[in-house]
Amino acid sequence: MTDYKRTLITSALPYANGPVHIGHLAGVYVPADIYARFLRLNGEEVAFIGGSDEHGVPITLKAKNEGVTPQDVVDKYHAIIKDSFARFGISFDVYSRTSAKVHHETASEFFRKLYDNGKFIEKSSEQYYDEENNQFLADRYITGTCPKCGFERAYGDQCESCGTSLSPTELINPKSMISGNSPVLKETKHWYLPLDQYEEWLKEWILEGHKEWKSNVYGQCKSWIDSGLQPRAVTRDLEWGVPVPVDGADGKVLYVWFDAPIGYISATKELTPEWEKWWKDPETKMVHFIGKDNIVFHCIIFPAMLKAEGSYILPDNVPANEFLNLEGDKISTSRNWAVWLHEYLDEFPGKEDVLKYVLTANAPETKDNDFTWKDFQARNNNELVAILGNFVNRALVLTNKYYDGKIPAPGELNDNDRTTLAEIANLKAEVEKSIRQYRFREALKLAMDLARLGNKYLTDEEPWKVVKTDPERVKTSMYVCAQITANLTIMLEPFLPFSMEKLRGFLNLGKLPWSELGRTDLLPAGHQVNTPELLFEKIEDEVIEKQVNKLLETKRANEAANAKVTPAKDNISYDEFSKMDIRTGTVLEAELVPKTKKLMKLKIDTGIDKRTVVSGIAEYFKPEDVVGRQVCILVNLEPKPLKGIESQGMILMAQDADGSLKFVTPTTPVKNGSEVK
Ligand code: B3M
Ligand code: ZN
Repeated sequence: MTDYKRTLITSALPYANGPVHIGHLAGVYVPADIYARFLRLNGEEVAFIGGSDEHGVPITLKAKNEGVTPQDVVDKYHAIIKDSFARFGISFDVYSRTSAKVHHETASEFFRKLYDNGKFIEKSSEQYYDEENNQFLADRYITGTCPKCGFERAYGDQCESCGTSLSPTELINPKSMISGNSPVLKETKHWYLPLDQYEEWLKEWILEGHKEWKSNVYGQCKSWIDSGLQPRAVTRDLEWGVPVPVDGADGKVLYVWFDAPIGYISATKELTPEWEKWWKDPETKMVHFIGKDNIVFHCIIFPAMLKAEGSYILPDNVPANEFLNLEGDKISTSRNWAVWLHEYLDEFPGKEDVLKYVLTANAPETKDNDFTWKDFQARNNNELVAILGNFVNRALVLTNKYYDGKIPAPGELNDNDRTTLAEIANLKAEVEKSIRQYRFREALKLAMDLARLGNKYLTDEEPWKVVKTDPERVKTSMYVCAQITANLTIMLEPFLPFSMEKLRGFLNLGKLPWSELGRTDLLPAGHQVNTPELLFEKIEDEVIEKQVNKLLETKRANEAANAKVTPAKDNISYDEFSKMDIRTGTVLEAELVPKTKKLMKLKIDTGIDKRTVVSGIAEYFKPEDVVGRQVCILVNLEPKPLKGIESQGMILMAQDADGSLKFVTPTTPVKNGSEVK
């Protein structure tokens, strides 16, 4: 059992510069929510902390690009994020934000205590400064040529082309992204957390003391510590953020990764005046749920901050997940390559649990994983509908059919009955062990094994047949099915809360604690159940096709946005150009060329004559959309047989950035045969 009084669960604070997507959910919020719900169901005291991370350069860049203030940006996205988490059923006890007053106070006090206790190193260094705007430039505000690969739009902290992490002074021909001018180097002072001084302690605390952490987390910590820790700047020359609370620090704010984790503390203060029992009592177990890109901040930097401050507890575990990809490609906010939570909720009303189920069953717990809409459909149809929904529906329909919904009194249990009922307690122990070890994929599969057990029992017992010959026997088997169904409402509650609430309605049953799981009399004889509805509905192909097409549209738009214009061809003389005879014409007839994907056979009135032209436009147009169009046609191109059809000319088409073809036509109708010069 547990050796702590309560559990503080924190979940990474999403940047409020965009909505949350399935990658965030799979990496952080779905596992954290399962863990919180399970502990509460166990009667344990839990504080589940969330909130928006509202500082940082990406937010100020977005504000600049949109011509609004950073506060406007965070107000917009904080509301979208908070609302979508609530609709999705992420059961935070508080969802706060780091632009809140309580956070500015808390972060300032935290910094000031370390400052007053001499925990920082003060260092001056030369940083790029934009003289036109009188401001120092954060790394992301400087662009230039990458010294490694020559990419001309590298940032001051990283080259997005070759991935090299850079420092601004390494950039060739650096430019300010605010004024476009070349920045100058100017001296500035910052405060550094001397991580090197905590190296021995971190070795002891993590490498010796937390060998039980997930290997992906432990491994990253080990490589960071083994490579030697350096002092880390905890302040920045920026306007947007928590002002540095010391004299002589005008225009400086706390580094976003210094203030953001303190956001967990300020959110707890917002939740309860008793916040210190959560953050300072060693009988509190703290667990950070994060993605793998946040490991160093939650396992090295934030613990060093807490250690330096001296009065806080440290995380007991940091079960970071790997990344979720989408249809084989990295999820990307900037490329809009994502399934956004708020859009999913609008497009799939009532299917919150389906997404929770799929993101848990496919969770990137030990390696990156891929979300596909096909798999989403398959898991819904083949698991939620065909296994879980099917079992509870058969159990309830037969109970209503044979006994008007009253649970029958069982007769003598036989071996199959006893073995089946005993298996519930076995599964309970296994699910609990997996959850407590943060293996939620495994826990969900085990929980679904209870529904599989029910289906097998029904198939073995065949009550729809036996009822004709031995109705007493069927009373027993339907009683057993009723107990399995009732136990499912507890076992699946942490994973599928909306669906289990619905199922409890069908069973006319209240919400039961985890301790009741395994009992074989949850629905006593005579208990009245209600008429069931379908717990899950099949998802049809066209629903999935619509989502896949939406992504394909995004991909095309991305390709178009990033397509490079082909360089100009070599010059030609006017004489060479004047040899081409281009006329306007009108399409009279159009038909697809059989056995080809691209070709369309056109009959065109060129004003000179009516002729046949074969054109490779069939992927972009339907014949009926082409007839009647006025086109430009090169009429003195040598005739050429294409798929057995003689093509007498060429239609002028513009190939768009995404590869699609568009007609080149006069903006207003002109007489067929008019010369294009
Ligand atoms: N705002 C989100 C991220 O890196 C970052 C987490 C802060 S948790 C204190 O995805
Ligand atoms: Zn590069």
